[in-house]
Amino acid sequence: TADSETSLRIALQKDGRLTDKTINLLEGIGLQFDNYKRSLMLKCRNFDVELLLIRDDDIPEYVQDGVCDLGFVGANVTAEMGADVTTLRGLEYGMCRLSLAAKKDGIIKTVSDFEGKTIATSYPNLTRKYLEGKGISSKVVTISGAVEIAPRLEVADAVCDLVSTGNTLRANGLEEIETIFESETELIRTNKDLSPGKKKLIEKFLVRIDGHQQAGR
Ligand code: PRT
Ligand code: ZN
Repeated sequence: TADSETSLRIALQKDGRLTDKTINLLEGIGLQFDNYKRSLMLKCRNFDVELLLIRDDDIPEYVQDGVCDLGFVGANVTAEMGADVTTLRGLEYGMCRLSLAAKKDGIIKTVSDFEGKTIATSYPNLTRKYLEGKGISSKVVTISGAVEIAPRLEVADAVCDLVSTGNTLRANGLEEIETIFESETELIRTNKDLSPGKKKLIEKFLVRIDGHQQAGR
């Protein structure tokens, strides 16, 4: 449609840790929306932008495929997927790290102790790549949630999971051994060709984001 030629389509998480902060950022740079909790697609009232609210896991692919021009998503999600997109900005919220962790007081003390061990994670690609880079061979078991209980269930010897305060690991008798990836929310852009109009809109959008980020420091 003529509309999708000109209006910038931006993906963000529908309902999760990054949703409110992303909406606050968009409102902070002057974009106005109607009540966002209600719908999947939102038109901006005063800027040629429409928002697509989806699961964070789907964002890198939508941006890669050009279904959306831009997306706000954790660097961890984009890196795990290996998406072919460009990171325009790191946004200093949703900060966390992906870490290898094992039972406190167990036999795993350093990264080399992961040799031959079973690791539960929702990030199999990042985990495998990191261990391969260190010349360590482990068995990686992919679990989609509640990874931290896997060692207690004896499904795995260790985990590789996102950490922010470390409380979840501690509560489950685990200790962090090594950080393998540092993450924050990023603004990503499709690598597909965009119309001159859209490129201009993105530039305008970035100027506002940069101004907002500087003001917040
Ligand atoms: O439904 P949808 O698929 O969209 O959401 P989701 O459940 O997959 O993601 P969500 O909302 O939990 O997280 C979205 C993004 O927030 C992640 O992809 C990260 O980029 C970022 N983020 C920042 C975090 C955390 N901090 C975080 N602490 N994501 C998850 N956690 C979890 C972690 O998995 C563990 O269970 O929080 C727990 C650890 O927290 P601490 O504070 O106890 O260490
Ligand atoms: Zn998700």
